Amino acid sequence: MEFLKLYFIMGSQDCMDRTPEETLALAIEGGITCFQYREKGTRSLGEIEKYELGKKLRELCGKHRIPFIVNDDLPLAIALDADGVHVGQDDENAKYIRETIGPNKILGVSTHTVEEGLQAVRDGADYLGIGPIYPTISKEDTEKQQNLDIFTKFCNTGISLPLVAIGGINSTNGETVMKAGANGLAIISDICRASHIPEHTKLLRRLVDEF
Ligand code: TZP
Ligand code: MG
Repeated sequence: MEFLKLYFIMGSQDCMDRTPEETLALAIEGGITCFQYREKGTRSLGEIEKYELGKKLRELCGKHRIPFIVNDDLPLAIALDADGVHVGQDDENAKYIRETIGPNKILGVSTHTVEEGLQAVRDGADYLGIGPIYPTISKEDTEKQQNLDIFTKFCNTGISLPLVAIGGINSTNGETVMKAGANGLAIISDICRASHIPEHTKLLRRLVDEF
């Protein structure tokens, strides 16, 4: 699944001196292959503003044919006609999400152990999120850091779904993570906080395109 290679995640809480719309437009210009709308944490928007911003970001992705995935909010994903939903282990049950969105939408599940990975496969996931690989500034309730051998571990168990690495990934460590067996990189701050987002995103894109 080529579209998972450079997976940009963002919500208003991740944006500093640019609006979320600007940030996403610049990241698209730089060559992201997928976008997840993740409005989460203490500084995130309320329900109505979350929907209004989601509409704008969804439209931007649609215009540029970038898959638009909603984090942990099934009603919002349906309201925005998102291309998919991403859930964590503490969120809505993945099997229920799959049954609700049907077979043609994308379902991503965050997993931290082989057992969670196998369960996500049974639940109908299209890809697995794996992390945090490195320390992150973008999530308040992170699980313990993963070892880089987790990608091999998942493969050895017979899991053949694409594995998207997340947590502290940047242009310096990205190659190491891909070499360890990740199929794609999910990134928040290294893109949001880049001083020149299009150029930095292009650098990341060239990096993942080597694999
Ligand atoms: N899940 C595990 S780490 C993380 C999420 C959503 C945050 C990743 O953000 P960053 O800034 O790329 O470390
Ligand atoms: Mg969660």
